[in-house]
Amino acid sequence: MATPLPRTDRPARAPKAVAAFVDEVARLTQPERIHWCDGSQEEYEGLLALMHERGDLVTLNQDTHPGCHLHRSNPSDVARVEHLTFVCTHHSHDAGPNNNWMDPADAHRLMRDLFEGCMRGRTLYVVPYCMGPIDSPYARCGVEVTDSPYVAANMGLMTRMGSAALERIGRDGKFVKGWHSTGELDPDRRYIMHFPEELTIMSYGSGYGGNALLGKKCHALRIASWQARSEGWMAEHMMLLGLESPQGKTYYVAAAFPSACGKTNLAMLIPPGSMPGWKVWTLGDDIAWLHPGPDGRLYAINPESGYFGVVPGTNPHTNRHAYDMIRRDTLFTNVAVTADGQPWWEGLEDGTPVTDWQGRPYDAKNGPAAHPNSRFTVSAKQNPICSPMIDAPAGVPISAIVFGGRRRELAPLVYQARNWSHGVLVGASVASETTAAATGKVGVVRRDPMAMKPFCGYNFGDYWAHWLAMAGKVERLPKVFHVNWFRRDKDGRFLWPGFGENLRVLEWIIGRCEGKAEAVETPIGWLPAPGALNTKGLDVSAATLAELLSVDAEAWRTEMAEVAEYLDSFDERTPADLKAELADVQRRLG
Ligand code: GTP
Ligand code: SPV
Ligand code: MN
Repeated sequence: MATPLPRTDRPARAPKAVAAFVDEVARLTQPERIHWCDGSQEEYEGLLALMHERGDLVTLNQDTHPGCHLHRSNPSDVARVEHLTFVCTHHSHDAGPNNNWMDPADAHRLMRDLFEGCMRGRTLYVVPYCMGPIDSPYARCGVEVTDSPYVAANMGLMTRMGSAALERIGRDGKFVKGWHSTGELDPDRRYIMHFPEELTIMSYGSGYGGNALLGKKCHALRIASWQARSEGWMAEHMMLLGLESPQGKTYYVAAAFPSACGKTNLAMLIPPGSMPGWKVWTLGDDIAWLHPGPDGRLYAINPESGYFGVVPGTNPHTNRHAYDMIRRDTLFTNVAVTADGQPWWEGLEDGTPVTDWQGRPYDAKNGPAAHPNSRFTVSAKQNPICSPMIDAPAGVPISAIVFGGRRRELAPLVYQARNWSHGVLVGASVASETTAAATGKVGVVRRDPMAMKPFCGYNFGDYWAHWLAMAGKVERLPKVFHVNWFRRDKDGRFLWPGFGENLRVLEWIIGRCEGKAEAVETPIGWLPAPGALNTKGLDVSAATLAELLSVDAEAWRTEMAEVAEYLDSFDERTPADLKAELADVQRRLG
């Protein structure tokens, strides 16, 4: 019996290749109808109304939080699933030991079985999107087909989604194909598959963030990093900010920290009262694409147009801008709710949760009220310090690249790499305590080179070689630094106040880029000289500051031996120059 064709509202001007892709998906998945997203406000509201109808969305208090809604994920689907995420290349070596690998033919077979008939009775949404300013030569497009209205609505906030993207695809002729279905939300039938050689992503069985919003980690990092390597640019897990000095000069800084380690908060930093005249402008909070520019500098764009940010910890003292930004027109995922329908999370001083993130009456015995990886989705335009440069087609020139991790010990507050290749080693050596952003144990130190462990779409050995090779493509490379906001004392308290006070570290970094700020040389790199870090109005004792800026040679010898072992695990793909940098640090450590 022939299956009836689904109803579709395909626009007359849809590019043929996109129509053919949608037909292919529809033939296999058998949706009841097909909706081509145009990205309009009416469409967004329609998606929300539909989710309400289906019981997938809770309306929050519209007096205190106009336009805000809550989505509760399936409790088994609240974070990225790294063990179910695969890079499927013809040669397993190209994916590298840093990725789970599956043969592309096997992966296609597996995924076709899962997708077969999975959209019966459902609507298939066609979500054309553009990563990057719509008229930027650096932007890249994709089409995500999904049976989740939650995904379609989130993609509308997170990307330049709809008609303009579809038109650009018509001009480009090329796009990343993203297959997505929530399936049965069964963890045993859940896979996030990447086929970089085919510019294709297939994601099944999850509706959550990085697993399902395919423009984000799947496209803008895993697939893009693969493309970037062959095309001579970089796709990185970096926030991007403009720092305006009291003299009125703006410097652009990119920072790579692992998931839930402070990118959003740094990108939205509010200067402390004791540092008048400084201003921070947010370009991006999660992903940056870096390109050699025409003037010999490295230029960055943020491919996204919204934030999918960590909610817990957000309050008027840690991040007033973020707190204000998410009081209207925000989609919350997995937060708790107060008696009068306001969203609530740990770290908020006001309010009392009555319903937890799973929709149960709140009981402390069940753990936190909001899920530790609860998130907000909001358009970047709502950020009161959103940089006017976010739509600049050519991006912004980067002065400094900052790596960081969450480490209770060892890594000092800040240090500077001696040069680019040493900086690549510093990035490759990043380690950080795991967080709730991915399923699995929290608080375990693991190596997370360039904060890209879960996101690099190819062999780390090749990736480091690509980083080193940028020295031949960019005349005036950014200076490279490492920071750690998360050192703790023996009672577990943070040694550094963090948040707005991190501006002191940024000021030193900019000073170094200008050749002004004083530094002392140590075996691991340059640290602020005594007095070089601005401590005016800072409530940190001299002893604590000394501890934050100390280098324990014995502990670093152990660390570097571990790094050596780690680099060796990538076999002959690890560049010899990187090992030489490491040997140099080891020699300096004695
Ligand atoms: P992803 O979106 O997962 O990539 O994370 P992110 O790097 O953007 O992390 P985010 O800024 O959302 O911070 C995650 C957590 O770290 C939040 O709970 C913050 O409150 C906390 N945090 C951020 N900056 C600081 C800091 O300077 N000091 C301390 N102690 N905590 C911080
Ligand atoms: C991260 O985990 O680094 C995130 C959230 O930014 S997700 O979109 O789920 O990847
Ligand atoms: Mn991230």
